Amino acid sequence: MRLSRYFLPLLRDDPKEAEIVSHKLMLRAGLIRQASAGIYSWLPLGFKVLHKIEQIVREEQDRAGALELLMPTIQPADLWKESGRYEAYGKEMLRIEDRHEREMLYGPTNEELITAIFRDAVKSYKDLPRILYHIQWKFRDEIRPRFGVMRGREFLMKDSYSFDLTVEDARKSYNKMFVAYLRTFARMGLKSVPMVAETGPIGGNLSHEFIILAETGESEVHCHKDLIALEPPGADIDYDDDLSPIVDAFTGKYAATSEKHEAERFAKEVAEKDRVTARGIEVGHIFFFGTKYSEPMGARVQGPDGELITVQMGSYGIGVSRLVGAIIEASHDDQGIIWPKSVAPFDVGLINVKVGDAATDRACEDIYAKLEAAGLSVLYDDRDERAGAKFAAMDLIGLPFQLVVGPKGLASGEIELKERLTGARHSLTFESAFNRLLTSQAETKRDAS
Ligand code: 5CA
Repeated sequence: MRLSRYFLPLLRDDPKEAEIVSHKLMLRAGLIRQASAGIYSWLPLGFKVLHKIEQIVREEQDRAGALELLMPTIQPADLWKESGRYEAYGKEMLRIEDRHEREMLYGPTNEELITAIFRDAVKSYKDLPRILYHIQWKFRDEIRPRFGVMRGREFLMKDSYSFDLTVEDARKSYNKMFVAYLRTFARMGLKSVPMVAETGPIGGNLSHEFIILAETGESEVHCHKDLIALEPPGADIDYDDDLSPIVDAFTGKYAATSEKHEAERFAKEVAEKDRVTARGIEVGHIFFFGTKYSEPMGARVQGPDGELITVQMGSYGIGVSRLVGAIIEASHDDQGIIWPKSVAPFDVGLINVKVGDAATDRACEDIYAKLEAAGLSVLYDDRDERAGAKFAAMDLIGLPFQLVVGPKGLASGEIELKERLTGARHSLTFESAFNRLLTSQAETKRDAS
């Protein structure tokens, strides 16, 4: 992509309305624009990142055996009356009346709709277990939308729903999602810590939040420091195996959000030197709630002996749009964003420091074509701008690598490769720079498979 033809409205100064670094950087780097409080448009660069995150979430759900579908954003109120949540959900639900005066709502979550789909389609225990998911916009009329996409009113969520015959089987589904979440966040360069959590309006009594430690996190969390050091399972994980040893390892030591924190237990179970009290961002939340929806909504299947059995359910959410902010909170410096390679909007930024110089223009065009032909995505800064402004813009938008091409280097057959994360600069021939980029691309692909 040539920057001269792209849509990348950068802001020089920190916008006044933004309190935390990710919100500031998302506005400054031209990722989002606010449409109204807690509701955002995704500009081309931000939309690319959102897609990449969504795709990692999707791949790990599919790997765990979950099946993707798509439910609508607008739901009929009647279903929510069946479960009893229509009144209970209160003002956070956006209620709409259609032209026939039918009560509708913009879905804040989908337990009712998926239970209705399941109930109407599945009649036998032979069709269990199933995990169904979708990635769809939600609306919650939060009292205080803030921190940009971190606490929005409209936000993109991945929500999965499991259906099982027994509590024991439901626990297996829960464990599958638990492990898939560890892998999902790790692939985005994030260290997530599962913590015992409150269940709120979703319900049930078994629940974990997946927390990213960050100073600007909304919740206070407490855990044993060993949990932070644990490595998530590799891509060769077999989801049909018994996953409880992995889940036990990640839940075997104290970890709780502030709502579930027990100070006395924490003090007793965790030596002082091992105690971590920090702030965290909730990027995922999983629930087992048994028959909370299946019972009132009549989601039953015929068991092996012909008897009707009410299915056991769980639900599993990931804040896809929140993750864009969370990743920036975890990975930035004074100059701007530092995207982990797996979610970066482009692999490489190519900077022409002297547009109009025939040899430099020619070299850049040649490099641009070769990189793209090798499958690398390139943002080519071909604008007639000061070099300093180009470097600052490239640092701000945070692509993992920058290739700097100017007349001086070219005279000695070299270009500069800068790594955004470390700031390291290497003067290299084009061939060596090209090989380094290809090696890095191969590493990112390997992590994904
Ligand atoms: N139905 C369940 C799980 S599918 C559910 O709705 N869970 S939730 O309420 O915990 O939301 C799931 C995830 O969505 C959260 O972990 C969080 O990452 C994200 N999320 C929740 N509210 C917001 C919000 N206002 N803005 C951005 N992301 C949010």
